Amino acid sequence: QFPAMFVSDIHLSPAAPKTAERFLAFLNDQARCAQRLYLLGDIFEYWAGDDDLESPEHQETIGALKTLVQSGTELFWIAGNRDFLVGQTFAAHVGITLLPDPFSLIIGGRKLVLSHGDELCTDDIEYIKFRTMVRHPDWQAQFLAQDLAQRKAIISHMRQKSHEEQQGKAMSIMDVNATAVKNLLVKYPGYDLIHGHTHRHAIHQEQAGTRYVLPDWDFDGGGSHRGAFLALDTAGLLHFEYIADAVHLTSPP
Ligand code: OKV
Ligand code: MN
Repeated sequence: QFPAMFVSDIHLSPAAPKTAERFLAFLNDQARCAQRLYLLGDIFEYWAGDDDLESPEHQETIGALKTLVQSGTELFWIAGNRDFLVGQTFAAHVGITLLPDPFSLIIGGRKLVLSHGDELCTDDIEYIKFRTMVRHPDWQAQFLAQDLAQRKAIISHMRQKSHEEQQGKAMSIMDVNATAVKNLLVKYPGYDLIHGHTHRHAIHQEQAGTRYVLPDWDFDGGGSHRGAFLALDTAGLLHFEYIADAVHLTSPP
């Protein structure tokens, strides 16, 4: 039994069936060895509102999450920039606890700050503006007042537009800002940080603590095979990754 496991950026979608299969296997197998599982954002490629609970494409995932909860693992959720519309209805239905971003905890004698990580990407000013808008309760209430089909169409349009714009964007602005990281770690002295979002799988020794960056999962791209999670035990944070369908204890890149 591990006191906790941490994972993010699965980007579940019908377009990535192998990734979904790997994640379901993780929920049914490795995650059962965790007393607590922390899902740190962008588990879904997008979430259009809690009435999306009924969609056939989500039934397997929701079933596996529920089964995991019933087997005794406590589930905690931090919203990502793609699934921030997951709400209390979803949380109650599945049996997860929604956490604020950032969230600090002391577990197994370790001090950890958990975040999705998008809020640390302060160089992407347009994105931060967009984030502030869509995280506002009034904006969300207005958005959620529309039909599910309408909302899905809006999100699909945003995704198309973003895909076109992304081509011209510098990669560097899509990484975390060093000052934002420092400010967060200084605010939580003696804490280490775990986040996802940037997909820049690594462990960084920052001045004020260690920063663990979780990778995204991708088992669908041509030949690509990528997925990892962190597990806390008495020895510290262990790094596990999938290599040729088996789980290996490794060091991050
Ligand atoms: C992903 C990023 C675009 C960075 C929107 C509800 C809303 C989901 C969404 C729309 C955008 C994700 C899903 C995309 C990442 C960007 C731009 C920068 C820095 C809603 C639910 F707003 F309608 F309520 N989105 N897309 N960026 O195009 O894939 O990460 S996205
Ligand atoms: Mn993200």
